[in-house]
Amino acid sequence: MTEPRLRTIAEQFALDAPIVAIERLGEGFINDTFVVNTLSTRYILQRKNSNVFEDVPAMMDNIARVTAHLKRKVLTQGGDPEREVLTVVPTTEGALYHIHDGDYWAMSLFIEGSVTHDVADTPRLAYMGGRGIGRFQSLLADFEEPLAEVIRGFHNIRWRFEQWDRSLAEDRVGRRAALAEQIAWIESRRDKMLSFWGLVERGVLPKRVTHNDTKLSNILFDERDEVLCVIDLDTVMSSTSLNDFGDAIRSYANTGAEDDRDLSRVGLSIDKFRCYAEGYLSERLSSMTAAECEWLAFAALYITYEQVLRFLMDYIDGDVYYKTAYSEHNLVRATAQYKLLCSMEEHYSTMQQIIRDIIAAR
Ligand code: GN1
Ligand code: MG
Repeated sequence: MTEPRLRTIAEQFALDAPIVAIERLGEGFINDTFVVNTLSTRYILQRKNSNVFEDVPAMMDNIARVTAHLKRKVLTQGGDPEREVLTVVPTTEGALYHIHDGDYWAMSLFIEGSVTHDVADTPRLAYMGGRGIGRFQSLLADFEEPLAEVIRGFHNIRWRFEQWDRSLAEDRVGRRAALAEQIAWIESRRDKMLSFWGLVERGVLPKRVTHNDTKLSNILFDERDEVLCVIDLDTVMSSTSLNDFGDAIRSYANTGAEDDRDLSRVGLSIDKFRCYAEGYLSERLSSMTAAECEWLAFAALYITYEQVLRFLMDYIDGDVYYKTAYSEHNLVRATAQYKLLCSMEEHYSTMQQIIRDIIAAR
């Protein structure tokens, strides 16, 4: 994408001054993200991946309604809605997105003075992250649903298995034969994961407004490591809120990288698990049901398992969903996440005990 074209796109939005520069930002797996600088303000410009998001207007409508609700709540609590909540910048015509050559673009304000992290270097950061997501969920507890389901069955493992079975049957790029061992990782846990999702289907675990993509890099912190703002609201939908906890543990409490080739580095940090859980429960416990408390630790295994499945499935499909940096990248990701899953399984009874202890101490 050339700079003049980006400029033309950015100019469709209600900017406060002429554009000075545009730079690419970050390494999201899905969207393309740019920073647009005007003389006085920085903006985030994103090309939404229409391969992943089939209904961008519905997604943007979700985001607009959720951020409006959050801003009202933050304001009543004496906070700063411009810094603590994502601000969607409309087009000059008042639309939430702009279509250019069939691509959907959206803009938001860049939050100055914010910091992102790729790894949780300290237990304190994990604690703060837990508190931030707990607060995010609490602020949305009285949001008036419905929200559009922007990605069908996003964390619904029953639907993921339908996709998985189809991928294996089609074997589009002929990778299946060499993956017997990896396929067995998935199959051996199929029933266990389905029975967890059954709790959501039967309403034993309630549905709430959830972020659905709570990895560490989707949170903006301030200089004191307090959570400033939860970003990447593309997947805000109705689901079990346990998945937001689980997905965060998958990233905060991994001692290695999500795509680590050195598996000796990958595993669950019990310390960071405990800290994240303490932060999360400090904000959420009072509104959680007994079933939610009981299944909280399992959600980390569930989401990590789902991530193994999704990376592996994308590898089998020929790398059509996630952006990859090299040809085996999705397989490397799946393998590293599988190592993390095994580590969580080993520590599962300790994880459960930690949750019980935190609850008992409150
Ligand atoms: C994607 O959008 P991003 O890069 O924050 C993905 C998540 C995965 C994550 C794995 C819409 O997140 O579900 O957990 O990569 N988002 C979508 O790192 O599929
Ligand atoms: Mg995302």
